[in-house]
Amino acid sequence: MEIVLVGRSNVGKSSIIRQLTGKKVVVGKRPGVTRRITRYQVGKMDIVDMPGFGFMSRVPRFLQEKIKTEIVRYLENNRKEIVLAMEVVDARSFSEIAERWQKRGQIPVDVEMFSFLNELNLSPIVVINKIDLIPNTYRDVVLDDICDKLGLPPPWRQWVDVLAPVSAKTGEGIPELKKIIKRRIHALGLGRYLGWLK
Ligand SMILES: Nc1nc2c(ncn2[C@@H]2O[C@H](COP(=O)(O)OP(=O)(O)OP(=O)(O)O)[C@@H](O)[C@H]2O)c(=O)[nH]1
Ligand SMILES: [Mg+2]
Repeated sequence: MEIVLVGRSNVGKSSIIRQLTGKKVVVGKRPGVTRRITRYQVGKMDIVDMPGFGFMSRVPRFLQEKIKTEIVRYLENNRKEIVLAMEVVDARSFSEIAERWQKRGQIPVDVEMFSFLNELNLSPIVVINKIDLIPNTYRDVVLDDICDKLGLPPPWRQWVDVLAPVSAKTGEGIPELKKIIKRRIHALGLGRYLGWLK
């Protein structure tokens, strides 16, 4: 039984696992810190930290593609074990990166991953991290835009069980994210495996 986290490099996947579990997870300033699929055991559940897809410092392009393929393959092959998926995005850079891809006529990789997880019937929680970097007055605008780009009609606030703005740095939004995780796992009848999530 496992919970998986996916997302671009440097969005804060490892930092979120650290916040949720209290485990010493390696995080870093440069994109491409987590290079391998890493498991953290919490009771009978595993939390699976994935390398980020997209740009990574000092990693050649063909290897970046290989990592993305590996992630997709992992999700397909382990679908039965996965009880919950979280896709982590960066609140500050999501829209700008998505627009750059759209201008080139491409589907942004984050949006593609969101569709892929939905195709696998994983209904991912989208964790919108680094919200501390967005001034309060802009947050609704930024979150509505992310929502829209993911193909979910705004306002973002109606997607209570899907979108979770958080800061793994300040801890803001983490209690709400924990609540969503608990509701999802309870809904699957697996509440007894939640002892680790205080
Ligand atoms: N301001 C801010 N910085 C954050 C937040 N979460 C993580 N960071 C920083 O972002 C950087 C990347 O964090 P990681 O947790 O290593 O990101 P990752 O997604 O695991 O990255 P890869 O393993 O490279 O894919 C680190 O410098 C973190 O300290 C946040 O909520 N706010
Ligand atoms: Mg990492």
